Amino acid sequence: MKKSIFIATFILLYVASVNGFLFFRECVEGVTSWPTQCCPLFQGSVCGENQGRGYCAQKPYIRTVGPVDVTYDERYNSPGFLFNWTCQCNPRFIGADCGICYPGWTGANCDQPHMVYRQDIKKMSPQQVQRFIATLHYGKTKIMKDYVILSTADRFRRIYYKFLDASCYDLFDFLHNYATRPFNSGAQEFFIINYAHGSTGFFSWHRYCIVLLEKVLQMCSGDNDFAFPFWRWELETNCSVCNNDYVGATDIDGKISKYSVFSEWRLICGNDYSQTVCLTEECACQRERIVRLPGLNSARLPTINDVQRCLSMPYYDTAPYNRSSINSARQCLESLHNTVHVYFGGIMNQVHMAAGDPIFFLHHVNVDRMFDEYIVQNNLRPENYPPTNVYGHGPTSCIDPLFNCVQHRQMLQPISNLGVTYKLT
Ligand SMILES: [Cu+2]
Repeated sequence: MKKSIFIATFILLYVASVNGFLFFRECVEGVTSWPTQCCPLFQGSVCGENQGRGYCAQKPYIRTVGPVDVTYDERYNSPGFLFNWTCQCNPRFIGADCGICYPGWTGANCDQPHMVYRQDIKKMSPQQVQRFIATLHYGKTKIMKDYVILSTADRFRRIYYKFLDASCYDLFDFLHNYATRPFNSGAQEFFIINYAHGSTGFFSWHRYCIVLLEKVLQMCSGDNDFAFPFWRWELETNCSVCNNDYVGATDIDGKISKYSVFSEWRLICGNDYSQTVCLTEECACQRERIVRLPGLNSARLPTINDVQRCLSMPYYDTAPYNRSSINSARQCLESLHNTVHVYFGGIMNQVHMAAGDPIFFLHHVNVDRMFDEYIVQNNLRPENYPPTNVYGHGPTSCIDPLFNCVQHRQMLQPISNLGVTYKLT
């Protein structure tokens, strides 16, 4: 395994972002010529227009101009290459057909506020932890009905486009991979755009995607109150949740104990980074398992002092809005976050595969909690989002490569506005 690729990618990539739900099954099945229209019916009307949910619009998103040499990748100017007409949803609605409530809303018309509670996993009862794991595992196996993933290539190799079924959990493993892997053409890789890391949109990208995954897991499992817990790595010197009561114990090779349900998990996206393929092996048994080697990279977990130092940074982010930004809370916390990925080694240490390990979400929710603390402390609001000019990370850039444009700056507000509350005790 390429153990240091996580670090390498953070050094090489300066651009970022993804947007929610990707490919609506009925918009892509049987399609041979692109771009196509994707304005599905919701309860009999296009984009739920009759219900006030949205309307069908041509090229509704205004994207910033990116580097010219990536224009062959279908993710560039997403979703324009694949779809020329898409649903533009009104504020309380998301989804390709505007059929889903925006985070924080529920009810038949998405007009009732809805709050979920993210807890410290170490403060949860054994029953609560078991229930969390059971829901997660169910989401890992249950196939998404309306959405598919792209096992894919760039637009020069459209012939290989293959839309495949994915489970509720895997949709997000794919999303993280899709936002992160290099833009490519044939054997050439360009590490010039990373929609999710290395710039101002790091927090907003992950925040929105985690909220969406929670929503999808709520829909898949029928548990409307499902929320991810967080793991406070800053209070520990070693991973205390790496045992079979939580995310699974590992053996000397990093394989998960057979007494943990996570030993059965197979990765949707393999190590074949350059060919940008996911789920190419027909049989799940041929796909890779989770590998996790906590502490083996001699990386230490960041401490509470490290976190405090970041939270006391005067600016949310500073020019040049990348990993060399100084006095930037975003850069400071993102680099602590990188350290945690490195600490785990294995797939957590490979940015395009990391989301295949459930510890990824326990870690990222903790990082989001810190982000929220910074927002609340500094009273940040969308208008305070910095004027970042990195492709995909600007204040009005959509969180890419998702559908339904949600702008990065919309995530810069207390997460309670998105229907989530952090519970520390
Ligand atoms: Cu990430």
